Amino acid sequence: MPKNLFFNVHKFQRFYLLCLTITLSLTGHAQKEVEKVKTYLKTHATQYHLSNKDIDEMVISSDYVSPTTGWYHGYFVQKHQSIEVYNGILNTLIVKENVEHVANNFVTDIALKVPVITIIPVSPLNAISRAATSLKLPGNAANSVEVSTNRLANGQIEKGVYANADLSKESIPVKLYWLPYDTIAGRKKVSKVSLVWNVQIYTKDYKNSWSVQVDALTGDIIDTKDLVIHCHFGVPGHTHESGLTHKKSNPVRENTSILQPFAANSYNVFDYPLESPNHGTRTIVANPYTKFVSNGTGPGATNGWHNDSTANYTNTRGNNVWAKDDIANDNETTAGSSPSSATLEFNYPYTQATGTAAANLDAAITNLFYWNNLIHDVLYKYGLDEPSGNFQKANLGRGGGGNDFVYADAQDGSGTNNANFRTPIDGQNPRMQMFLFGDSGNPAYTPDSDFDNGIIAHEYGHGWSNRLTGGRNNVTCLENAEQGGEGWSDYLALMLTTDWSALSASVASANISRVTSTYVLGKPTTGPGARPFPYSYDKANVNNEVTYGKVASYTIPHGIGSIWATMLWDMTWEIILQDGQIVNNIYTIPASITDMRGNIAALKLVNEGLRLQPCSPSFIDARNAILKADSLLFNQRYRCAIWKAFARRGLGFNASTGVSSNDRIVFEDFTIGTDRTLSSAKNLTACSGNAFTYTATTAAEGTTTYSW
Ligand SMILES: [Ca+2]
Ligand SMILES: [Ca+2]
Ligand SMILES: [Ca+2]
Ligand SMILES: [Ca+2]
Ligand SMILES: [Zn+2]
Ligand SMILES: [Zn+2]
Repeated sequence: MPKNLFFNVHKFQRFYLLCLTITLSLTGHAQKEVEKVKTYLKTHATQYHLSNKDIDEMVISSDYVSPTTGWYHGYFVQKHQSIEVYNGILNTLIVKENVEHVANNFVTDIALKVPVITIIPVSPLNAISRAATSLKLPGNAANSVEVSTNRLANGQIEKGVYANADLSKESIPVKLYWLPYDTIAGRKKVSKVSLVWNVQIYTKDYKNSWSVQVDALTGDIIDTKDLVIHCHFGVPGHTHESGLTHKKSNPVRENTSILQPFAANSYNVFDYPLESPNHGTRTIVANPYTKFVSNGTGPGATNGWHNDSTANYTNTRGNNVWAKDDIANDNETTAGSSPSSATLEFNYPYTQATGTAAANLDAAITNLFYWNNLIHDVLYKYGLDEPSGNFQKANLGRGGGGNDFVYADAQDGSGTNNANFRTPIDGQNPRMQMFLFGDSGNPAYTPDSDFDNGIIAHEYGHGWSNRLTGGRNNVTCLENAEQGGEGWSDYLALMLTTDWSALSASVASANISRVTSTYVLGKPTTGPGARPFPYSYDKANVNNEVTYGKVASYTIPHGIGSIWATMLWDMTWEIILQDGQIVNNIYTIPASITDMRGNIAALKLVNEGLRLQPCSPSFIDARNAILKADSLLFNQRYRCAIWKAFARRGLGFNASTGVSSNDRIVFEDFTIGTDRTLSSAKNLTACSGNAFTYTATTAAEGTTTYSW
């Protein structure tokens, strides 16, 4: 028998999702489901390293019934002495009344690891001062004032909101947590759990949204993170970030005099699936929301793109996004410009040439508005919907937190040669800041990332991965060293800027190299681009060294993310090759999930994997979540394809992250998973001494008959 042969004895057994059997009130939690989870965990407490006390004290962070699958997702947060554990999330899934999945990173035996707290020497105001001093923020940290507080039963402040105009134009939330972390004592790594004040300061220049962990007993700073995810679109290995010292490609000049006649509700944009001005010219798209959401009436069509249930806008504002310029770098303090048209005809001049950023501004904002809406609508179909924590002003009674459309800042004045995204919890607005790029050797050349659809999708992708992982009320689950945050963003950009209709389900198509961000870098489409290697299935010739083991040496987080995106891209092609099928438009979704195929099935698996993976996932955890999604969505239809893709990049059956997903120690392995045991869909009764034949159908390798 050949090694690594997979049997798919269930090949003809179709898996149909039952109708939604779980009801959940739109605001409250599903008490019945919570009790079911707790009962299940108590009977499996040893398996998940939980104590009954852990289970009794944990509380819901968020939960919902996912509209596309009918699955119930419950995200619990660990509590001890009534104080939450930072990123202590237990993630559960109920499908058809059964607890199908638990992903847990609770601190085990927490009572043995922390003291009993009676008094907390450091006050929230002290903590703000400590954080501001450590960040070297200008202004007087002592001017902070209390706005509101929540107290524990014993009177201790658990969380509060503070204000200090010297430090921030926004409020400063401070909250008490148990923080698990690793530290070095002598030459040994030691795991600790400390009581901390988490202090969040959004700086006045909007460049950083600091999250500082201040030891509540000593005032020491334990950790500092930035909730503004600063991306990276420079050429790797170059001495400066922009990489624009090389001769740029010949710009394509667009002749504005030959524009097509315009109709109401139209946008002149670099349309799907163009990645950037390097890849084609603008076209006029009429009524796009009917294009991405069939008939304009599907649930993704949130009142068209210019209505938020309260107002009809005639500018680049609506339920999903408010796109405007923020050249002044003050967010909404002074209103940036949003192009406006009473008949919604967004047609503005654009030339790709030196020194055109200002003249292109309205066209840039139009493109940014268009793509934010497009990404919203496409991801909605895959399951980034209201209950899951998507970005909308009005949720139209469908659950989740509203009032959180995306602020999309075009030509943002807070930086150059980059773009960034800040994702707060559900119900609070995220912000996408798009920068101009530049070249010190050619100061007039200022490509505008508002025209780079790959970068827009990448930024939106941070919102997608952060909201879905660990539930919509936790957005700090992708802070660990070994995590694919940048990778999910690159993957989404690839999926949305690939012209699938031009490709076939062939190795030749899979092997095509994709180099990203070439427009802003002033490079030809062949690169070099913003990542160490092009994305391509052609491992031998293009990106052979991109394997799991490179977590040890690639940059955090962009280089590491590119490894993860490479794996997802390979997986997408393995699935396409298995199905022999590509769906021409990524937004053409069949009514039944089981009918999803090829590229569509791959993106659905990745989307559901995000929900199922634990907080602070290693690559192993993220892969396992995709395998789980395949079991539940497709009855393991793509198990071989998934294993093949990950195994060829070193994330095989025996790969391991070692003791922690928050270090750079990983162990790669290239073995295809063999965890699928041979089993029969039927019982066979055979008389002893009589020969019988057993036929097993393999998933990908054809049919073979074995007799014994
Ligand atoms: Ca801004
Ligand atoms: Ca929301
Ligand atoms: Ca989340
Ligand atoms: Ca590790
Ligand atoms: Zn990024
Ligand atoms: Zn970087």
